[in-house]
Amino acid sequence: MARILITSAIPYINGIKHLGNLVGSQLPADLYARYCRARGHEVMFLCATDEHGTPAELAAAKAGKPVADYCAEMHEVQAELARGFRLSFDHFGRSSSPQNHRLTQYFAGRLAENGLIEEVSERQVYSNADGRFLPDRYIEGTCPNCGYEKARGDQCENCTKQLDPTDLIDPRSAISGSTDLEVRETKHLYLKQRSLRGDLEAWIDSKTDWPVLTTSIAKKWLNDGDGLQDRGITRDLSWGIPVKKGEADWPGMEGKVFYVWFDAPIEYIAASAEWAEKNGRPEADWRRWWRLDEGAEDVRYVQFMGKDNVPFHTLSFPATIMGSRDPWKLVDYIKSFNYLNYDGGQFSTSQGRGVFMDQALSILPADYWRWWLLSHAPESSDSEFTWENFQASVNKDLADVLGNFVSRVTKFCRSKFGEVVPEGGAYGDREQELNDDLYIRIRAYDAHMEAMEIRKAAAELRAIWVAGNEYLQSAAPWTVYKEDPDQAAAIIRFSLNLIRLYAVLSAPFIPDAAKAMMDAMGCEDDTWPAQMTHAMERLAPGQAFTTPEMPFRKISDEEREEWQARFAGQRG
Ligand code: B3M
Ligand code: ZN
Repeated sequence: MARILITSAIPYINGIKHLGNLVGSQLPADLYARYCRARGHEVMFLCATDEHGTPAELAAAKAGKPVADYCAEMHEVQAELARGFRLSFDHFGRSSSPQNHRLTQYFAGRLAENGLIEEVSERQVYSNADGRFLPDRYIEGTCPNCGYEKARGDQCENCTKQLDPTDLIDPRSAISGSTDLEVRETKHLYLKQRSLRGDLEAWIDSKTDWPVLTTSIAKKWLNDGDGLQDRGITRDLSWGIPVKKGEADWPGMEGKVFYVWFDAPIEYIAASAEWAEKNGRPEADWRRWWRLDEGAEDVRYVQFMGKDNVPFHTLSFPATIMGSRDPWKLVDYIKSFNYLNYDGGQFSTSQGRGVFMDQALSILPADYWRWWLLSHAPESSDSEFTWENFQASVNKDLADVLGNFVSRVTKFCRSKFGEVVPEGGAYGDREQELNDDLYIRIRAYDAHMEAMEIRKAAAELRAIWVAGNEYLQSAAPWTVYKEDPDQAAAIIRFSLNLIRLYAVLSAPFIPDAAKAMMDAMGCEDDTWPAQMTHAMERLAPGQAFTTPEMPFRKISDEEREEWQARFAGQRG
């Protein structure tokens, strides 16, 4: 048994996330957390809303609400959707929490004590039309690196380069479109990342087991061009964490806040402090996950995120941790994802193109989405959601293969033997053969899950379901029953045990259906299968079961067409 700390990138507060966001961090993190728990590990799974920055301010203004109220409401909306998708966070925190205020100010203080903060008087873009300094991402222009014309001042979406707004060619305000911009003098804090370059490089080089997607992005920004830049970590905004040096005021920085990307990853730590407070636990109970000097030496820390977040997690956040010169835990493994596209284009929050989390749950239960998204996770390359593919996967994998197996077995048993596990007959060669096959497949499934190879794990799980169907087809209890009811009883007993086995193995992917299958089998023993012979005797003759409602229905062509039209854009 190990201790596993799992964090998902924390979603921005300003609006409901689409399925592309979901599959890029929260959902695979949940899959892994559920798997680790099922294997008996001690898991701490954390997520939160990312509440600071201009997007939050502007969204609140648009909604006509004070920003704190807006964030509190949207946090509840996102928390409810997370529950709807069965995301099993141990805590879903808020980056605006008092815990994060304290920790963020603490880290800034430590960095300053260690000589890693520089105060820089700088010239920043002020928009006369908007009457405010424009934060980086609200300045648009042409990327100096790749020429993309809609690059934002913080990062180019096209080539992922982290930018400063003054790098942009032909800048304009993304709020008003105004080009009436001027540069004004203002003072900011910079984190001297460059002096941590050697430490960062050695650390990244030591991570030989990381996915190529993660290390290639990290190394690109470590080595490309002028290499790692010092980063501004404060902003001229009113909403955010006030700039302080630990608990002390920071002269000259009055009225300024920390940059959202400085405090957001610190919320991973703060979320565990929020968890402790909420559950009435002492500080030591969260610190044992994070402090190497307070019990975290044996913790394995895994982060999940989309590829655009990788630079912040491989360079900026580790620079904060290392620069503190405190024994905080650094991440052990970063699982990153490419993008999920939508029906021939991109998901677009601004155009309402694609399916958003609330809409998805309004048309089908969580398991349908979880299965499709995870089995098509954009791991080695971008992947694409199409309604045809979604319909085909659901109808085939979930309805025809898994759902049909469960329903044929239970219905046949009910009609011939009643709703109890039938006795009589004995398992023979056919069962032994399937056991041998399943044993190998389950070990492969385990290996993929442990390696977080999500598509491969899904494919193996599907193969495990298919093997049961093929067994049932060739064992043909409905034919055997006419000559030898005892032998048919053994086949059905074996098949009912398969349903229980499938419930256990499938739970990380499709938790609701798995629970329904488990409940129907009247079984509480969800031990992960080690030896097949044992696993296939958990349901003993005479044990009652109920015939479950078919957990999955098929998607019709009419539905598919209607949804395709409904989600094409212009979300109301
Ligand atoms: N909120 C960006 C995103 O949701 C950002 C992640 C923060 S992780 C500390 O993609
Ligand atoms: Zn670019």
